[in-house]
Amino acid sequence: IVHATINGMAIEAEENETILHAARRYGIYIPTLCELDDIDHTPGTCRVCLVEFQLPGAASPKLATSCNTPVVEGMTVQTRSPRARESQRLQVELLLADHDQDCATCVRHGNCELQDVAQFVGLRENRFYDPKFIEEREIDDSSPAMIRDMTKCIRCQRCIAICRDGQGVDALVQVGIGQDKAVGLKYGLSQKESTCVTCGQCVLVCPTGALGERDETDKVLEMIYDPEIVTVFQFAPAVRVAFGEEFGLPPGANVQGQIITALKRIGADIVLDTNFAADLVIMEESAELLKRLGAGKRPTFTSCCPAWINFAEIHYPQILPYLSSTKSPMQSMGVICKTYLPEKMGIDPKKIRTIAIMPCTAKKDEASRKQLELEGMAEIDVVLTTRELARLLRREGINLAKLEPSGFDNPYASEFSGAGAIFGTTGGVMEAAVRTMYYVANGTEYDRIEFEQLRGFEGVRSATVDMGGKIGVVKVAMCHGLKPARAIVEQVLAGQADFDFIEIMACPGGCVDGGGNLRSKKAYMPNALKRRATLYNVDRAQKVRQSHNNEQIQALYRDFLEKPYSDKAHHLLHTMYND
Ligand code: HC0
Ligand code: SF4
Repeated sequence: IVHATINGMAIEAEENETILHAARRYGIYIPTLCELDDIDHTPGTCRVCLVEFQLPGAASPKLATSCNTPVVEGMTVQTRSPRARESQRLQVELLLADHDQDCATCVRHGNCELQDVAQFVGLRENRFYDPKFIEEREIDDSSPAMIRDMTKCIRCQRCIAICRDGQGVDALVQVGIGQDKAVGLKYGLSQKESTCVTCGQCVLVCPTGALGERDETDKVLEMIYDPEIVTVFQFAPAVRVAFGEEFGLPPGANVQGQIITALKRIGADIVLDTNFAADLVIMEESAELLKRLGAGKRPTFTSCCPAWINFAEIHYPQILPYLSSTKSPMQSMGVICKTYLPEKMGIDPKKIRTIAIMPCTAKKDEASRKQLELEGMAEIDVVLTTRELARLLRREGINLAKLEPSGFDNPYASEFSGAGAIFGTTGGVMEAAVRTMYYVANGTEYDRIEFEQLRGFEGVRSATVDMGGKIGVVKVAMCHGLKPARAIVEQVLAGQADFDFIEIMACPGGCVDGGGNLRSKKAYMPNALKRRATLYNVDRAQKVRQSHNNEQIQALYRDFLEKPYSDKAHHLLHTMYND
């Protein structure tokens, strides 16, 4: 323990604890931009955290960056002295010298860490800006999912760190020197050609508007206002428990009903639930899995997470034969919206546009896949991230927090079981699948519904589940985050893993912390567990908790798909991957 003062307050710090860290513990704010404690990232590149300190016996105070200067016995620190303030302000002014100035048109406007810090230091002019500085910077819009705008990069390197150390993808590098320094994809490739899997975790940590999704809110507005078009919206399991935070509601609040009201207000013709399609996917995936197990094919990987699919295709094509062929719930819903639904409702499928609200950037990639077209029509026409939906509602003057909830009213594709609801968190797909697989294999319900052994939060979890009679014990694994996914894929390829079924979600936490969700300033995944807890409560509160007992699913098979894994179901709800 060492003793010091910060702004006259006596403090105690751990040996080697930085001034920034100690100050934060005592509630003293020091502006920073590059540092992100949650991912242990302290590159010291922004230099905004300058403070003045003096050591005992020293003649005069010195300036230092507080993020990498340790507290020393007897040190006096000033974070608000005139010199500290001026230095902090100068650093922010320098960061803005080669930063796009057009804040009002930036998607991050009003939610930008650079704007916050500029306000904190009281910046009122920008003496050094010269447009020449950013003329040569890259704006990469090659990916259907993401835009990388280096005119807004402040070189904090958080994205490089999360991609390399968090996700283990390591697609990003620092490029350029001096004034031209920014972030690029490795080997000078564009986002689309690169090894990036568009998981969007880098977007979640970017402090500015340098990284973001491709904004498609205008496209959706055009569809809504086209009188010829019938818009069919769906929203993902995780969206309802993460979206409220965009409008100041507590983390984990379930705003399913308010989202339905909001979508109707902006002019949605039909609102459906991706949870319904999650139930449908369970029907197909369990039938497929039982078939594969019967044929001695092990393991089978889940296939609903598009960043995981990208990862498998780009990084481990050898693993593709082990992937379930079942389409994701989002795409399955797209298919239902352009086949069964129009048949039932008497609408021309060509007039339907499907819009999916997802907590995910990679879902935009998925929707653009060639093999996910249905007789020349896209199964999903537009994907909006949760962030874009918030933007769209603000553009329409709607405050979600003030809306009364309403219910789904479509009799064909909006009911869901508790099993469908838990898809949005790591382990949920597995738990949902076990509930139904047991029933399919044995003709009776499992005597348990909740499987605690599938519910931990470690990167990789494994368990054995006794499926009774015909199948016996199955070994399952659940994995969230791509770094653990890489480890398990390598084990499987080396013949060192003994699993029947493996669930992979590319984002840590699963979709509840998907890369399309609200960005938390100065934090990474702060609310994952609260969002997850609500999903489990949704499951618990449902009368029907197994996908096969969802009556709308039963009707869909009876009236249209025949049975799980029938020829028709196979044609419509299964896909292939690019090797
Ligand atoms: Fe997910 Fe999904 S659960 S990927 O995490 O499977 O995005 O929430 O919509 O499609 O259902 C995301 C969330 C989904 C899909 C579902 C799956
Ligand atoms: Fe890396 Fe994911 Fe960002 Fe791509 S989207 S650069 S894989 S963190």
